[in-house]
Amino acid sequence: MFNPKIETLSRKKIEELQLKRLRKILIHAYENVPFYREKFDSAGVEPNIKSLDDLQKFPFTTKDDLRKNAPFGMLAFPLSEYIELHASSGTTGEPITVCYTPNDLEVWTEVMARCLAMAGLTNRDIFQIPIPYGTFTGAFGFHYGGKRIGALIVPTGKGDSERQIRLMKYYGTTFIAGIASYALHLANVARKMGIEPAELDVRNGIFGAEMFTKATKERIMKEWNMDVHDIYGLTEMCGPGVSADCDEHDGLHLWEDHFLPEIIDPKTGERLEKEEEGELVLTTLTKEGMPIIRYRTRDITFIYDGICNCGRTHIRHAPIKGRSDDMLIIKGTNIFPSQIEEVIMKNEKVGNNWLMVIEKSGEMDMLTVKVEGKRKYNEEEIERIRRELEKEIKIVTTLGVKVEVVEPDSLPKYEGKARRVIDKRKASQ
Ligand code: DLL
Repeated sequence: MFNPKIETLSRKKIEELQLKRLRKILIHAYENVPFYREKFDSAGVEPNIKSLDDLQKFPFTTKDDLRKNAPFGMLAFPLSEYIELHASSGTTGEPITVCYTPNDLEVWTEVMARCLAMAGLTNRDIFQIPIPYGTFTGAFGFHYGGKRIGALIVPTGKGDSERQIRLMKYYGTTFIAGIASYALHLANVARKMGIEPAELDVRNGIFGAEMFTKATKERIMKEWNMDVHDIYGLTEMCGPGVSADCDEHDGLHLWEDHFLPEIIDPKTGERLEKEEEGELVLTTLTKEGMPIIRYRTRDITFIYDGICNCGRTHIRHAPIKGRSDDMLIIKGTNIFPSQIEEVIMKNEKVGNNWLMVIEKSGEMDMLTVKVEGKRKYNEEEIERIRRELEKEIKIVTTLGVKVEVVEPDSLPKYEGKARRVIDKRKASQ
């Protein structure tokens, strides 16, 4: 463990620390961020709370609130106090800007070091970071955490997949980080270069930033012959580093001394119990530069009941199922792209890239799932794979869908977050 004392704190001690920090951050937000002063006043809530449960009386902060106050309206201090700026990748609209004080960077470094150590990174590792170093938080988060652990960082940065593979081989990279779909893409590129990814020295990887199902995880493990950890985070909190899974691979530990999680019903805003699935709401407990109270992440998950065998006491949440705004309604059925991904990635004959296209055919919604074959198949083989996938997708989603098996390497590729859904319905209305 990177910080055993904190990572194994008793429940009672965690809650005492949370209450102390929550009270402080609410008062700080009220006194220094005009947005929160107005918001708390109009909701009639006092920042000087008595118990953790009092947080439920506070209003939510939404992405829209952050956008309306962009780029610097949510900051608690004058700009001269900040030393770094990042912005969200803009998955669902205008990017959101965040600024870090030296203390905020310290907290980010600490939580990232905990996640990376939990995933097995040590000072003996050669740690390659194939993520763009820019306003996206990914690369810098892994860089700061890796540096704190003392690993030898190879900051290869953006794209150029062949170069990434060449450098992995040249330096003997043992650990990689990034986006899950990019790890699969790199495996394809390596093979095209005549290099079996499993024969490289890479033995461990930590991925996140997008939907990341168990089947994808298993596929990366197999193709690279490495262990794979899931890391979650969002720009609004710090970037990657809010939570990650330990070697038990059973849920992601969320660092409760820095982030306070709640799960709510996305429709009513009511708080849900442990094990009940809903939207994750996060409050920053130590972020001085840009405190965020009850942030609606739109990410769907649930909090586990019970403790983990690894000895860490910080709560675990289930891998993110998707964003509430990713949920598609097709022929009246609610589906998450992750359900489709799970089926596709389990099928050995299918390659690493896929796409969903939704169209209107007359009055009916039509979902076509395009998958790349693992290799070039003849018509008979294509037909068999197609039927197999259509049947399995129907079992999981209850939807009749059309599957198209296309040639390897023919679907669009992404170096950042993959775009898996093209919804043409709005355009055709
Ligand atoms: O994606 C931060 C990050 C970088 C996390 C690298 C992990 C690794 P944003 O661009 O602000 O920040 O996007 C945040 O990405 O609300 C989720 O919807 C999604 N997301 C992040 N991690 C995961 C994950 C970064 N492990 C948004 N599984 C979040 C599923 C994830 N979705």
